Amino acid sequence: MTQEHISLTPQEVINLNAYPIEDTSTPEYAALVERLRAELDTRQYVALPDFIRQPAREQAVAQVEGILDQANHNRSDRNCYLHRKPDPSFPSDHARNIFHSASSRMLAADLLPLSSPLKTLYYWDNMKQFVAGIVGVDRLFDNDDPMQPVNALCYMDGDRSAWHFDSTNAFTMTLMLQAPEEGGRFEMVPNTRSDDDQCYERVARVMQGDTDDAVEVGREEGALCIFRGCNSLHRVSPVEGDRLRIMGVFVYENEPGVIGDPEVNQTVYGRRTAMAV
Ligand SMILES: O=C(O)CCC(=O)C(=O)O
Ligand SMILES: [Fe+2]
Repeated sequence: MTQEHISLTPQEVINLNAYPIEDTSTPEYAALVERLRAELDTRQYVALPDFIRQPAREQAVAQVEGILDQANHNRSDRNCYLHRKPDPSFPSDHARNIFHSASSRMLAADLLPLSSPLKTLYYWDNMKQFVAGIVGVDRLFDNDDPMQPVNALCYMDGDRSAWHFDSTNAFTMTLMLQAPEEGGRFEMVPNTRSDDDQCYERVARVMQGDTDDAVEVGREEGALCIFRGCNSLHRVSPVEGDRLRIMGVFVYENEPGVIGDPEVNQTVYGRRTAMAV
């Protein structure tokens, strides 16, 4: 049933009035990219409210809700380095040995219909160019894995993510498709650590509940968010209520032809191979 939606054009998906990214040669475009790039560098995140149009958002939500039963339910206790086992060579109150539970439901790219507005957005060349400008690289490429490039990450009542650092990607891009009734706040402690200092004590304090330095990133429905999660602890607080929190998650690469590690796919999507189409 969800396959019956027709594909929308990029112009129908993206709010080009607020974000004039169709013509990349204008001064408005250059100024927009420069403003967002500077903001990302300073704060480690940048939020773009009203990035997608309402009918596109509604179509994406309806499609996700129609296939939610196929999502992979990920549940684990993990530390902020995404490890699941304690390390006895460190004390019990060390950042490596503080664990929180996480629970969420992941829909892989091969389960999302071709007509998903998430795919229209992801595969549009102007979008890649726009994001490349914001994150400060010359070019970005599609991820060629059957499961990884575009996902819908869903949180039901009680689901949450634990404080963590993202492990591989230099930046993460998400789109709030549907906000929950309560909770599900995206919280971040910018620059909790740096490339050359693990700042274990500060990290442990956040993990133990000292969140004075945390900022809440505005996540209104339709908002795009680009953040650097490698050195900034972040989490999604527990979702409350019947309304699903649905987040589109997009992965761009610095080189063409990247496909995923089967072990990672097994963990994230619960399978190694693509669904037959
Ligand atoms: O669901 C979110 O808002 C963020 C998820 C997250 O931490 C990530 O994609 O790295
Ligand atoms: Fe993350």
